[in-house]
Amino acid sequence: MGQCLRHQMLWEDLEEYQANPFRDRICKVFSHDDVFSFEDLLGMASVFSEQACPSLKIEYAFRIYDFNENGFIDEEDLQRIVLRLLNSDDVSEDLLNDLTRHVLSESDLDNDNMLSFSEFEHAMSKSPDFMK
Ligand SMILES: [Ca+2]
Ligand SMILES: [Ca+2]
Repeated sequence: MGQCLRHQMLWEDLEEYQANPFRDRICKVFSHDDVFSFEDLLGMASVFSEQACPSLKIEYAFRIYDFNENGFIDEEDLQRIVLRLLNSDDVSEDLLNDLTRHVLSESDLDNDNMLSFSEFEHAMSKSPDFMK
């Protein structure tokens, strides 16, 4: 019974994964040496499941959003996040800049124009819906 439930959850998570605009990043973050094994898949499903510990989710979200992998969510990352969420390349530069400035003004506590993990964590804890 437990095993069965686990498999069903996995498939539900997979459907979400297929529709996820960040799936290439998710794959990168969860795979090892660019090989995505079944164990990685299980690890991924456990992080995306409802029961996963929120701080673990935040940790993975941060790594997924850090496109250029410099350890910060900077303006470049934010613009790429916005483009993917809007699912369009046809977004004006002004709108992009407005959105990234808005995010930074809300969450960049030390004003260095990028979000450290603790700033990101803080922002997430204020708006848990953003995780979805
Ligand atoms: Ca970055
Ligand atoms: Ca900062």
